[in-house]
Amino acid sequence: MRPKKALTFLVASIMVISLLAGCRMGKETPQTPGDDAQAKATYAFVAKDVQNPYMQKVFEGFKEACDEIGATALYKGPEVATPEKQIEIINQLVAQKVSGIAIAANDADALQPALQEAMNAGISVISLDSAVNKDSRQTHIQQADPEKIGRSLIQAAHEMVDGEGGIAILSATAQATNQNLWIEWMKKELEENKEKYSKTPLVKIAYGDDDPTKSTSETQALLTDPSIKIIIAPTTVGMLAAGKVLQDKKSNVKLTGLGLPSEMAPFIEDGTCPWMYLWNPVDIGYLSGYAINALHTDKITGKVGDTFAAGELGQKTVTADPANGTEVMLGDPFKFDSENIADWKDVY
Ligand code: RAM
Repeated sequence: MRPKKALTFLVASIMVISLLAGCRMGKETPQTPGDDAQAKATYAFVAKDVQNPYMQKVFEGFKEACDEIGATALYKGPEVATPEKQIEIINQLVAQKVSGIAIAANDADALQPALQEAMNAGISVISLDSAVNKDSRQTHIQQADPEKIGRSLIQAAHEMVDGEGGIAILSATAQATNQNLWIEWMKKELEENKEKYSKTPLVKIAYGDDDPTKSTSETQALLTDPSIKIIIAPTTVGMLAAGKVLQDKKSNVKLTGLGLPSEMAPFIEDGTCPWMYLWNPVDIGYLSGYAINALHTDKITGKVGDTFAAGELGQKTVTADPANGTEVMLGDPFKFDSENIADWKDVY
């Protein structure tokens, strides 16, 4: 954790933090500026959309890593989460001859020609958060095990409705690789334990496109179906919008998903969301900054077994991505509930 935060949360958070696999503990000495002649490297983070507060947190960590490395960090991305706009941005970055592109993708395949052109031009390319296919990247930075995320969310929903009540999912965009992978694991959890989930069917999947207005109207539409007793929102934007609708309507429908503690604290405190999960988005950006630098400086190529120093996160290893290609894993998802939310709501 960065010093200013460590000061504020040192006592309250130290035990919790130590439970978080992959969380920065300040044991490693970051690279000093100027190492490996990196003064002139420029690394761009391309967000799903620049408005999303989660993406802004990711960039915070990305920039922090770039500052430590001595590289320039650029924050890019469309105003709305579409692949078309991301392609335009990638083309601009290639023309600009940046040293590396780290992208949270709005589509797994649509960016391939643009990203391949970037790699052919000698630009290092990784995806993070939401992956592109293996031919469009050198490796992927994975926040947490997708299987664990998907299964945990269904198990939580089942518990929150005492084993009885329809489940709705409020997702991001229909093409989002990360949300779609988590939803696949949610469906697997339901299918593989038919008896346990016989009274908690998946009734509907809605798409709020990580747009607050659309997420709000999609939540309102879900509430017109009385069989729905719980909403799972595997997106921070969806979580906040759904939380506000449920709170406004004083609804008994419960909410869980992946939310930012800073945004969701009021809903955890009043019981609208009994608990939720997330990882540290700042750490995801920070790890990505070090990964793109390791690729650009030829310390790694992105193949299984490659290792690199990731500043305060220590040594990281490239492993096989069960979905495709290779990945670098940050750690385990973390559970936020009424017991610990006060310790985290000012952190991220
Ligand atoms: C939203 C985005 C992002 C996802 C988080 C949990 O901010 O969809 O891609 O990782 O939620």
